[in-house]
This record gives sequence, structure tokens and C-alpha cells, in this order.
Amino acid sequence: MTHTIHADRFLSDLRELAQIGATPAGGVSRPALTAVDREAREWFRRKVVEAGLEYAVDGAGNQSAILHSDPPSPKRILAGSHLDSVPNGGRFDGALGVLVVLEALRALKENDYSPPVSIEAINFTDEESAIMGLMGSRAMSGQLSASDLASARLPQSELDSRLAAAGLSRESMLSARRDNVLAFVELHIEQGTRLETAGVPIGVVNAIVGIRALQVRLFGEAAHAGTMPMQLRRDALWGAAQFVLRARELVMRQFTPGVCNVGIIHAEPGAYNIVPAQVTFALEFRHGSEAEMDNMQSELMRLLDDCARDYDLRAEVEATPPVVSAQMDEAVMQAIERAADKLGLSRQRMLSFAGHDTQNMARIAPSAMYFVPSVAGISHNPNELTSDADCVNGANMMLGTLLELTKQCQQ
Ligand code: HGY
Ligand code: MN
Ligand code: MN
Repeated sequence: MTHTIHADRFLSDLRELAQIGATPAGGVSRPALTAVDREAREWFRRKVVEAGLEYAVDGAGNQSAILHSDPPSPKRILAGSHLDSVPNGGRFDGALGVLVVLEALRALKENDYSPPVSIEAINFTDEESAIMGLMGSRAMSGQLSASDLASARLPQSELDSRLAAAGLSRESMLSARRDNVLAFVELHIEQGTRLETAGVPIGVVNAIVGIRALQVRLFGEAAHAGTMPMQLRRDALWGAAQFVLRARELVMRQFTPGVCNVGIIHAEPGAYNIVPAQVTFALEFRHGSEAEMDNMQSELMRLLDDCARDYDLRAEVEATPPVVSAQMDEAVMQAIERAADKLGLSRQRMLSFAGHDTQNMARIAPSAMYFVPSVAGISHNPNELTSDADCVNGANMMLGTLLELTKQCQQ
């Protein structure tokens, strides 16, 4: 049986979904469990029901579209990604990975294909860091704790209201662990330039970096910005600014290919004429090796102490839940590679510097993922773009990979 997806329908769904939370510059803004993310989730539920697939949602809000075996198998093959986005992000990050599975399951169902095991398309809750990042897959893999929720990246009252609005609770979040996953696979845009530069249409991910995120506070002293002599100031922003630039130098000099980022910074009390008394910033760093991440963390904290001392400041650091690096499963990678070979698509193995739900799923099932190219590597930006041809490749690859995985599960 030759299966192919319905490219027009698939691309039309991708465009339709991009209207939900659309931004003027052509991207999307769908922060996890806000009204616009809930609108996207409802859109997905309607598409699942229209396709005649079974719809389900777990205690963490992870949505499923299920193509059942006959009879429905207790163990399942899962595949998916996320519909939430970063603020002012692109319309492909996550969304493409959910829709390719929905389209693959629709095509299989329309071909009256009855899989040997039930197959689920998944939309994971809060993959981006609106709440904590990778929250839905953290819950499904049994790693989510009450303390993770207590150290979420938004006020606790906002967390509770977003959960309640989605029909969830802290208790339900902690009940979502699954132990019936036979294999997991995810398609994602590369969000980098390696595939485009190499002219290769498929990247087979063999490992995903670990990510650590710290909230840093530097405390100095508010003073009059006109009368306080420069040499007597305890300016918290001077310490923060020096840290940000020296952290960049340290990581580029000592920890390549690791990376670091300060994506949020806030000075208080925040006035033209007051020396900043306190600065809060979000520090994130990534590496493929946990041991190197440990070294990065101790060197960055040493640097922070030096910068605090230079301006007579006090530093406080609060960790948010880390994401551990993950190796991908060889058999699942080979299933992806067989699918690429059958489609005549060249491929290369590569490390992912973006975090993905797959690295959590790898804790409970053989997992792997594959990339399609991003134009100019642009992502987390409304100009994010993947060509229609590469999107259709991604969908046909998902169909082929799922067929390879069901064969593997029969053996
Ligand atoms: O930040 C990441 O790597 C992913 O986009 N959540
Ligand atoms: Mn992202
Ligand atoms: Mn993503």
C-alpha cells in the first residue's frame, strides 16, 4: 500500500492554524494556556473529531489524536510536538510537528490502514517557557513535581488561573505520567542553518542539549543619578551589564559549542534619575554534555561573584527546573532513516541545540526526532520560514516513519 499525505489539505491546515494568535509581522503569539493557546487547542480538537480519530486529553492538558489498532492496544506509539509558541514567534515552531502527525493519521485512516498498535498524535502543553518549558512532556514522563510548579516562571496566581481556564489543576498535572509508550518520534524545524548550508533536506537528531535556567538578582543601592559621585555608586545594572558581556566571552572562549543567553533583564526602581538598586535577569545556558554544563555553571557563578564584588553588590540565584540532555534511540533513528531513504531524501545526523519534548519522552520510551530546514536558520521570530516542499517532506517522513515503527513493534 502506497501511502501519501494530502499535501493541499495539510498546508491549508498549517495556514489556518497560523491565523490563531497571528501577529502583524506574519508570525504567531500563543503563550501556553492563555486564551489564544486554548483557541488553538480547541481548533486541534475539532480537526481530530472531523478526521474520525479518537480525541483524548490527559491531566497535564496534553492532547491526543488516536488511530486505534483493532482491538485498541494498551501500548501505544506516540508522535507529536507543541502548538504553544514563544511571544512574537514563528508559525512553524511546534505547530508543524503536531500537524504532520495529524495528517499522517488521517491519510492512514482514509486508506483503511489498521495499525498493529494504536498510534497517537500529541500536542504537548507549555513546550515554550511561558510556564516552565517542556511542562507537558515533563508531566507525561513522570518528572514533574509540585516544587517544579512552585518554581514556575510566572506568578503562582497566574499559573493557577491558566490551569483552571484549561480545566486543569496542580493535582491533575501530577497525574499525567504514562508507562505505555512503545516509541516516540517528533518532527521539528531545525531553527538553525546547518541543513540549508549542507543542502540536505532531513536532519536525524542523535542527541539534544541539556538546558539550565537561573533567575539572577543583583542588589546595590538606589541613589540620586545627579548628585551621587560615580565612584561611590553601587549600581546593580553596572554589575549585570559587565556579567552579560563577560559571560559571552567566557562561554565562547571556554565552552564552545555550548551557548548562553540573557533574554530578560529588569532594573528597579526604574526611573531616569535613580541609580538602579536591583536588577533581575534570566540566564540560560546549554550544552550537549551534563559534565560540561556543571563546569559552565560553576564558572558562570564565579564570574557573577566577581562582577558583584566589582560594584559592591549582593547576588542571589534561583534555579528553575533543568532539562537534562538526551541521547536518541538507535532503532528509532534507523526507522527515520529508512523512511528518508524510501522517499529518496538525503539525511545527516546532528545534535539539537534547541530543547524539545523528545528529550523528556526519551526518559520513558525509545525516542528520536528529525528536522526539516529553516530558511536562513531564523526562528523564535515572525520571519521563521520553512518551504511548502520541506513541510510536505516532513509530513511524508512522519507517515513513513510511523509505518516503519509499527513494523518494528510487530517483530
Ligand atoms: O528553547 C528551546 O530550545 C525550545 O524552542 N523550547
Ligand atoms: Mn521554540
Ligand atoms: Mn519547538
